[in-house]
Amino acid sequence: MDFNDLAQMVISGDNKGAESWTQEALDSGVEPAAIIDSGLIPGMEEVGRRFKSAEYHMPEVLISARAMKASLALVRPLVTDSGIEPKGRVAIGTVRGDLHDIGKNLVGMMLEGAGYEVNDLGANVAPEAFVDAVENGGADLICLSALLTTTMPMMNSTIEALTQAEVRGRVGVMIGGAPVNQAYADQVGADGYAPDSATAVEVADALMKKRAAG
Ligand code: B1M
Repeated sequence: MDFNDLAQMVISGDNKGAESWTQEALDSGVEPAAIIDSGLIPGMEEVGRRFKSAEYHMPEVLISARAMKASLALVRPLVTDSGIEPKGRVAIGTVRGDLHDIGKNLVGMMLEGAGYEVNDLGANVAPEAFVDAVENGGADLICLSALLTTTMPMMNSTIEALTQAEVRGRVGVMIGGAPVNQAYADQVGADGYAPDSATAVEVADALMKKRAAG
């Protein structure tokens, strides 16, 4: 089976096609990890590239993410069973007091499509829940989203909670959301900032690389 076909189905947002291609591939013995590495990731990378160059806008990205998810739903349990390690473990959420979750969901989907295990903590997430995701969930990266100027300071509070709990040193922190920028990331002591979901994957990869290098 041609992995390019699956990548194209993701790019064009053909979720039924992606689902049946994946089922057929699994039935004929294709390795689940190969479906992710050679079909879904290249497909979502192209979607990310098109989004960054303004060729794609939010609706196309969401439709592609839905196709990626339809395939991933069939593959994920098999990958988990086979013990293949994800690229990294991410806990993502919108900070406390903030209910906006569309951008956060998109970032989570892109990270998942890029090979990360994503623990989506939802919206309006208390700092303690992020601490718990590191202490008990084994998160390598904490991803904080905020859409309101009034909830931006909660990013600082969350990072402080990680420091208080003495887990800040073992986790990377990335922040994002419309009112946030690199200067704010520097101000609150985050390790990374991404303006959009495609860049979020690049920043996550860079942070994981940095962590691996010690
Ligand atoms: Co609200 N809202 N909203 N809202 N809302 C905004 C954000 C606002 C800019 C509208 C405006 O006034 N022009 C304004 C904020 C002003 C400010 O603080 N500067 C605002 C306000 C004021 C409010 C309320 C206070 C309104 C009220 O009740 N008076 C209220 C607050 C509720 C709360 O959170 N406590 C409120 C409520 C809502 C709804 C519930 C109705 C709804 C949210 C539904 C939902 O999310 N489930 C809503 C919506 C939809 C919006 C707008 C229209 C759209 C936001 C969105 O989803 N954008 C927004 C105006 C606007 O942005 N045009 C607005 C699409 C999304 C894909 O983009 O979230 O930016 P975005 O995510 C991007 C990047 O930012 C980045 O990647 C994503 C994809 O590229 N990104 C990350 C996001 N998180 C990231 C994390 C990362 C990395 C990148 O790493 C961790």
